[in-house]
Amino acid sequence: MEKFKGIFPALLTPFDENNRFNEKALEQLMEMNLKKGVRGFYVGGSTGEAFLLSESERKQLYRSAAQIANGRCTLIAHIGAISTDQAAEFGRTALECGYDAISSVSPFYYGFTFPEIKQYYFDLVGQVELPMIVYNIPKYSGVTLSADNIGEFLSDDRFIGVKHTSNDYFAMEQFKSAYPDKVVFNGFDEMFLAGLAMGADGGIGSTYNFMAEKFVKMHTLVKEGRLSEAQPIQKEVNRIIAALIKVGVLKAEKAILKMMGIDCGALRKPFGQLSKEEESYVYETVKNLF
Ligand code: NAY
Repeated sequence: MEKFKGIFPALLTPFDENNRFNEKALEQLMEMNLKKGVRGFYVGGSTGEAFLLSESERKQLYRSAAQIANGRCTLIAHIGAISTDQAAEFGRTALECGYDAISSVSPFYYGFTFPEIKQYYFDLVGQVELPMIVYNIPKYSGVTLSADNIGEFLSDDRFIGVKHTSNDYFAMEQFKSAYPDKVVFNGFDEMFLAGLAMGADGGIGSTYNFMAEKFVKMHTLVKEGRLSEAQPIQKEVNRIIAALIKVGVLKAEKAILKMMGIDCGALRKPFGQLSKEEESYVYETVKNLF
């Protein structure tokens, strides 16, 4: 399980000026983060605009990330889709590309029952021979998985962990205590230290794309029992995240990376773009990072 413990940027998906997947920028982004000591990458998640990519683009993204990583880090493919068959198809691509694990949000939109959601996950682990990391993200999926629900997955060997993007840290502590050998990823970057305190083994986050070094440092400090030294770093990170939330997190992240010399293009429509004023506000907030 060691290879899953640490910092995993939820990779942004770069596009070029014609709105096509930009493999070169993906390479720059991954190389920069590998140098900063990340443990691996979470590919094709919400941050990666998974639901705004075509099927072939999403498969290409899995392939490109695997080629760039070339065995140097742990790779998790987010394969979530509303349709079980579609998600399984993405899972097979991840398996072919040599990913270490698959992960999925709960199927959403139709208000599926928990038995249907459970069947979705069990169908996936039955069809794709890769360990599964359940992605609990009530804010976007509209589905809240309780600690008991999560236990129904973790009691099966094929489920190795949970990515918990929820501020229900009581639930996190409950399922981590019940299944201490499973891996738990904190999902909200602005509460990273809270997650570690409640049992998370690391994190998967969008802001890691441009400031992974701060999370790597916090993670190391906490492992060494130096929580009080990590707190000012979380404070600094939160000053930045608060600004990002004001203008739109993903838009701001792509703008920041451009300022750092990695042009990831714009977000896919219907996302809009930052205004000039918003861009200057973001620049003023993060300029000490460059
Ligand atoms: C993914 O699937 O791309 C993620 O892991 C998303 C993680 C992010 N959560 C959400 C709801 O977007 O990094 C966080 C988030 O952007 C950050 O904490 C700022 O709120």
